[in-house]
Amino acid sequence: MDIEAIEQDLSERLSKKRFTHTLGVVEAARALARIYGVNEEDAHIAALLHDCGKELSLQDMQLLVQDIPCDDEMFANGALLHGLAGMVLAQSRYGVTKQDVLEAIRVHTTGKPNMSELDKIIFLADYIEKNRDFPGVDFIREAANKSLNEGVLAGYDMTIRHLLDKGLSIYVLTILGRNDILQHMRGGN
Ligand code: DGI
Ligand code: FE
Ligand code: FE
Repeated sequence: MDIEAIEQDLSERLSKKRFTHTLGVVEAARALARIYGVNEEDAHIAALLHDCGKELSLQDMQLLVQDIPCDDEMFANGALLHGLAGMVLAQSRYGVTKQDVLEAIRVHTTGKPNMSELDKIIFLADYIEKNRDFPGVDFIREAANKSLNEGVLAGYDMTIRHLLDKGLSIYVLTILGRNDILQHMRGGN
């Protein structure tokens, strides 16, 4: 499917709120891609599809990922599983074949060590898109203007604080991803 057909399909399948968020992520991701010299069309497609699995039931997400290795914590939690399920849908329903785009969709919630620039752009755009208005979002927007790593670190810090406040489990890739960003920043990146 081309970008317009994907957008049309999502407009019919997602709630209004999720579709509006999605278009905000597209705009933010394209802007970051332009600033940081990443392929804007890849950023557009990954952003458009990043939450395409988000509104499925947990059971439908689990059906989609049944042939893919996935640990128990992710398998049991839709907040963690929707990126992987979305990646499968992006391939099967929307015909996306580019591995970098599929990977950015897969890891958009938790990140991981050694994220690509596109992975970081989708992770960050999800946070800072214009419809987001939680306390602290402007700090992440400012950090994102300094560097992708500063932005991603600020995003991780906010997520981890939120999870601690709610008494929730912190997924291992969230911790490993944050540690990896810190290490790159200490290295002068
Ligand atoms: O899908 P969105 O709402 O646009 O944003 P997202 O994909 O970043 O998902 C945010 C949700 O994921 C939010 O409910 C917190 C949850 N989350 C993110 N990292 C972790 C996590 N939940 C757990 N349990 N552990 C994590 O490390
Ligand atoms: Fe998401
Ligand atoms: Fe999102």
